[in-house]
Amino acid sequence: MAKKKQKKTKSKVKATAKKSVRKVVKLASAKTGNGNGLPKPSSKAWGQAGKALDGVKILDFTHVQSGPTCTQLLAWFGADVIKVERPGVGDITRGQLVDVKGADSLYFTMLNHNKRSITVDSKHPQGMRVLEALVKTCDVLVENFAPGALDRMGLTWERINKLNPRMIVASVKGFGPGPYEDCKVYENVAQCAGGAASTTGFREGPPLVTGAQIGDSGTGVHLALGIVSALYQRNRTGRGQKVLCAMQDGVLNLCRVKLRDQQRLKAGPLTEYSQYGENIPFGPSVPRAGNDSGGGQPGWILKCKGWEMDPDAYIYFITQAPVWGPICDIIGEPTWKTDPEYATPRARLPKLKAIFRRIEDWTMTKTKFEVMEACNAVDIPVGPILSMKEIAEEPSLRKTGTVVEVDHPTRGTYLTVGNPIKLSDSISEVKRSPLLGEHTDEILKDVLKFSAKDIAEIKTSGALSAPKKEEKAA
Ligand code: CAO
Repeated sequence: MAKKKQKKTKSKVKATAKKSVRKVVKLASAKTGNGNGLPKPSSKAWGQAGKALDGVKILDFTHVQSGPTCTQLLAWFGADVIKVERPGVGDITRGQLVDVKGADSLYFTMLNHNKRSITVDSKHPQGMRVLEALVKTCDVLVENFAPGALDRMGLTWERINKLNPRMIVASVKGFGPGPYEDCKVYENVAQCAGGAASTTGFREGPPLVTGAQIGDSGTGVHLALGIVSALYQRNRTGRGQKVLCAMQDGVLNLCRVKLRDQQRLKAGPLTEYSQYGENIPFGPSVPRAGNDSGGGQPGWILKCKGWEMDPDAYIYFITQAPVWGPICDIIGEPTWKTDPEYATPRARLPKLKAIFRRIEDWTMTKTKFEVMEACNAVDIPVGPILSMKEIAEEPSLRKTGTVVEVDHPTRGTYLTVGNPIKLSDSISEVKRSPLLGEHTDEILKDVLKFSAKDIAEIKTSGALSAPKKEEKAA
């Protein structure tokens, strides 16, 4: 009897489960199309279904380069980026390296596209009223002040989290927690502390910093990924979190292959470094490797036709093992293909300098573009050393929107780097950077929904404008 009852209950449970599964599937197929919780695929044309980050509001408290790089990327993906600036002054880069008198510098314009600007004195009580309203309205606060500055303003994590538990607070700092956490940091400090400088340059020379802004812009890119990840997680958890990207960490992440080599040293010399072929012993740390190739394929920078006059008439040439045959043919040394002294990568290692000299005899007879053409035709990897002038004029980069001409009301047209990350359904248009405080009124009214009376009160308090000269002196 008991068994019969059990059986009946079991089949009842099974039936209900089946029914509810059917229900879920039915619901899913009606609303989402495929049962995975996603909406039905849009029927709009590619690029016409809005932008990736539409609806995301960013309280952009960034300045100089690292933070603005991050928020500019988010703006290109469609986020509404509201840049908060100090009244009368703004982001310090507006006035740095000025090339057109009275206009925002290229430093500023090239890092702050697609944003809106509001001026607010964060140290004024009415200014804090505006900031608190922004915290309550926005999804993400991004900042790269010196350590402790945000806390000193009164915007501690605890306060922000209380005002808006969904807010993500993203910060760039020079160093993570540890002995240097309170230090102010600029680009080259990060390059040095993150391992880039000690591994860049020639063995016999001092450490070198690179022209690529891996400390500032590199960390900004890292932070942007942290922010979109936190936004994605918030869809599940409903709450914000802190996102921290230390510039030292960002640079080290980009130098990861050098930490790889540091550990390989225990197993013996680094055979792909030309110092090995030159019989120079390795020390305890990864040495500077000049222009050696980062991967396992030996490479070097070689002169091309015109190098005597043109500082950029050079090409990067990689002696990739699988195309050793075509390399020998192209430079006119066909016997090297079978000569045991040259035929294998191992045999070539001790003679790399001489081999590159011989290849250079050939590259010097051609322009870098002719070398490109000849080598790529037979799959030999080479890279022309392109000057910034050549890059600025390169038609293919203009065509893809990687180099863009932008119009600006006070400086006229200028060139900038557009969004290097291309999404096929979220097309980036590059819009000029905002003038200082250009959108103050519309943000107070349309975003924060302050009444005309409140706006007048905040404005007359002086929280949104620069102090008058006499007041400043007083
Ligand atoms: N209203 C009023 N005050 C404002 C304000 C506003 N809207 N916006 C900023 N401020 C104030 C801050 O409150 C802070 O004041 P206190 O020091 O009195 O608290 C000050 O301006 C910001 O100072 P800062 O120390 O961040 O700026 P700095 O020029 O002295 O230092 C930098 C610049 C970049 C070294 C430092 O911000 C830093 O180390 N940032 C983190 C690392 C980083 O991003 N570096 C890369 C910079 S790009 O090369």
